[in-house]
Amino acid sequence: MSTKISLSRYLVEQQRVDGLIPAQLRLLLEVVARACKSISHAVNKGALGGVLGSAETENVQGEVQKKLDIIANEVLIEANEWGGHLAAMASEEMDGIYMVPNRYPQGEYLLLFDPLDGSSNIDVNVSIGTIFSVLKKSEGSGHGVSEQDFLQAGNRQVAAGYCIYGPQTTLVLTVGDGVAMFTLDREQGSFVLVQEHVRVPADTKEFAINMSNMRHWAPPVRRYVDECLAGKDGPRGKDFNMRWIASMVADVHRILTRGGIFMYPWDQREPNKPGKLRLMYEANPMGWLVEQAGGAATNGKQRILDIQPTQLHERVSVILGSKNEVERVTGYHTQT
Ligand code: P6P
Repeated sequence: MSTKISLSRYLVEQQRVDGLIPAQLRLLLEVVARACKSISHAVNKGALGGVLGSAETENVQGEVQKKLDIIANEVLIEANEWGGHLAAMASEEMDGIYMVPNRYPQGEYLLLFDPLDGSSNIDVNVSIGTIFSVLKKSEGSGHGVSEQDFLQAGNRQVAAGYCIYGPQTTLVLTVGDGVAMFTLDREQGSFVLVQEHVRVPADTKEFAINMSNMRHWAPPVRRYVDECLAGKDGPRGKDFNMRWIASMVADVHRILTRGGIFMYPWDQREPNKPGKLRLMYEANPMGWLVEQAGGAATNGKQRILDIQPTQLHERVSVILGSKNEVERVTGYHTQT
């Protein structure tokens, strides 16, 4: 019988064998994984758990919160605040940062998350997920912690991942040594390694974008999508397929699994808004995962992970996935 490698064993080996992750970071990731298990349990209950529907409140983004958005946020806060590995947390669902209460020991890590991405899909039973990013407090930033400590480029992340709540609950993680996937074994109650060294094919025939926004896109995105739609008789010389799940976690998971390109670009509806998705806890973690799997992630003009954030909840245009396709779309932007 092949030995099942649990997330815990994988992380211990990453710590012991590769020296990649200090004990405090290993603890952090195990706690986040346990929190994702709890969130998965709540999601799976659906109507039976009374967790569907709106919470009748709005988040900092001005979006109506679902009950599960708030539940997932609370699960992550409560799981992580007492362990001594964190200095503070930031969430899509909270205006400001959440500092670890003084009654608990302070750590050196900063945890950012979108507790339940794709929540418009909750009530219609479509895959959703938790996205997380880990930074370290800058050296010499002293004992306190402020929002400024979080404003680091994505290339400073020390860990990133997501947990997708779909037909399987699967945790996808990088600590800078490639991407590994762990599926929740509900009988054992543990995440089990199902794939490591995940690779995104450099080419693809599948693109993901919300086509209803076509008339609002900038010309480079319009050109790229038109060429895909032209198929084998067009300049690309091949037919393309399209997917849009409206759940970034699900679209990115498909891309990590079989390739593809995901785009949520700037559009002219709100010219001063760079895009819909958030840099710190959506684009940065997903961008690093995709890069660690051999793909690429840009905002149309520059590598997402090189963007220096100025605000905690700032938004960004996102083009990520199969390297050759991302480079093509980015090239169309820089040609104009
Ligand atoms: P639209 C979910 O709300 C989300 O933030 C991402 O998960 C997803 O890719 C996108 O928004 C969907 O946006 O405009 O197609 O509903």
